[in-house]
Amino acid sequence: MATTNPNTTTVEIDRSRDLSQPLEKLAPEERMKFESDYLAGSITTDLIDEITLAVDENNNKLMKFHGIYQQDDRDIRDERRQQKLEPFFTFMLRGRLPGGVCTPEQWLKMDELGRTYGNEQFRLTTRQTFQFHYLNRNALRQVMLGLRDVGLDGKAACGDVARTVMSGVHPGLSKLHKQVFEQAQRTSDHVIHKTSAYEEIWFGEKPAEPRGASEEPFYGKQYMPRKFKIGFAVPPSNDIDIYSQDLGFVAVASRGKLKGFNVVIGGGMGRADRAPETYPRLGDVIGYVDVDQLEPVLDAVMGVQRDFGDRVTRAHARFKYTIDDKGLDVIKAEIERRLGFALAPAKKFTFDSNGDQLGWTTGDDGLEHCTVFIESGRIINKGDRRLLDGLKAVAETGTCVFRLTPNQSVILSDIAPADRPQVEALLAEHGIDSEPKKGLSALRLNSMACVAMPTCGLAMAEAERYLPVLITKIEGLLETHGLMDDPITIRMTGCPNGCARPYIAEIALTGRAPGKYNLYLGAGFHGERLNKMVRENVGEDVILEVLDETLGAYAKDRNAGERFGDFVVRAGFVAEVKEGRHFND
Ligand code: SRM
Ligand code: SF4
Repeated sequence: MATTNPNTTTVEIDRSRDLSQPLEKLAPEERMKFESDYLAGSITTDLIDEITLAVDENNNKLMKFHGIYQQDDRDIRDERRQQKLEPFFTFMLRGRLPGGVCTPEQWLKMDELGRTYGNEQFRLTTRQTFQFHYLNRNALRQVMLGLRDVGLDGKAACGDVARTVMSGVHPGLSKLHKQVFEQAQRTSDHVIHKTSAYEEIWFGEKPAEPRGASEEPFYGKQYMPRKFKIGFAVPPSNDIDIYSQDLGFVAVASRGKLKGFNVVIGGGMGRADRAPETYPRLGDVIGYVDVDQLEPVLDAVMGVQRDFGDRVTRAHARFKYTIDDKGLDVIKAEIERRLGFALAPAKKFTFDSNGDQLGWTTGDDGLEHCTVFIESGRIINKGDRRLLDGLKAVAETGTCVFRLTPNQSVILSDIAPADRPQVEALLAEHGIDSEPKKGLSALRLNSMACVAMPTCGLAMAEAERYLPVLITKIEGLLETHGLMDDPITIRMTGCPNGCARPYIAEIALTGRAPGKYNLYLGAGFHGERLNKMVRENVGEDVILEVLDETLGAYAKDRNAGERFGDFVVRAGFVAEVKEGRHFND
């Protein structure tokens, strides 16, 4: 198809893999979506089947669009197999929470649902939302109804659509943050899928009229080729890891007032060990737009991926591959053609970290904010640290907004100075530190692990349950080398899919098999450069050996202010580094 951009160049786009292909030539998921009656499938009837704990395969895939994943408890999978029992199926339900903002009332509902149906816990995710694990099939409707009571849902938390929209949470920049959050909220409302199937399945509502083409004016019957991720960053914090988003917006402000955004496209983390054609990619900054151009930009960028993304090979269906296949210039020109104007040159911006600013801060509006470190995001009562009870008690006071961070922690925000002592006392009473606890390394405070075992069906090794243990051992090395207070980012995932965004951590471990990981080093401290694999498929002893050597050298030979990731590259611990931001393995 020849396309003419009124403001830039003429481009040719090859549509060989696009929607004009007959269904039988596309990935099976394309037919499934097409025939699903806008995501309804037969989920309603499937949910009343009493013979099995599971749902049928197609419905299992369709339920993702409603926020639900079927899982089984991997800790007891073998035991049940030996007993000739089907796996112990349960469900994970992920909510949609644009920008991670949650009222005390909503937090209390999550607490109640997690206690009642989710094994007395729930989990904060790397995209600033929440998940319930261990739900049984009969609980799903109850949880959906509970969420609806407080204005929440599971729409688009998963599936081939635009996912939960992220928005940076920088407590010191409250006013600007609020303006950016409003745009994230607006974006979420704009890109959400519109099908009435959700209300019909979960609340028994009858669709006003038979579902037809007007149901999904943007997505159509086949939705996106794959998931599509959008985020807003507020410099100097890159907490949302803008370069990992399919579409990112970097806020540009003047005197505290939001003016517009630099637009970043084509980030993504997922890769597979046995598929060299899959790789993590950092997004590219393609230009600047004013705030009032946000919605046209969303439509244009998402429209390009909707129309030109690969619908044949799902492993190759993310926007990053569309961009690399067609060329960044071609994609940019096509976006501009759809917009009808050229993007302005990008404005300058700088980031200084992708972590959370922990402890108490006072915002530019005088309100107080307390960022509580939650290791791996699990909200649970464990020993003396009773996170579930403590945060519930704080929510009951109604004195703060809960802001979930992209590092799986929570900010108790917008607290009037007079209310701060009460919040502090409640946290202390439940064993929760409102300032980072003495003795915890800055590395631990910059750590992140994905869920992995026992619920994630794709996990090949532990992550959430193992990283804290490994960090305790690494802290021994940090003590020896005098690096306990040096912030270094470390991330672990149970497989290469990259759910904790490992490929932009200074130290990263991705699971290969029980107890075995690929070890990566050398990413930029604020997520601006990918890391590189330095050891493949190794166990704890090798990991500690390599870290001992590199951390020891860092302590001795670093330049003033030099970050660990930059040092290992300069000192040659990361071999064959290519120029530029795009190296991995
Ligand atoms: Fe993820 C699949 C958990 C953020 C890349 N991810 C999964 C599933 C649903 C496994 C599955 O498909 O059966 C995991 C459920 C585990 C469980 O038991 O809960 C899962 N992903 C998570 C969460 C909960 C990790 C966490 O510890 O917080 C995060 C939920 C975010 C959210 O609220 O929406 C999570 N996943 C991410 C991120 C990070 C991000 O988005 O900022 C990535 C990398 C960025 C990206 O998409 O490129 C990510 N998840 C994946 C992939 C690889 C996608 C790819 O392009 O190849 C998969 C596998 C897939 O989709 O086929 C996956
Ligand atoms: Fe599961 Fe892999 Fe994602 Fe971890 S990175 S949650 S193991 S899919």
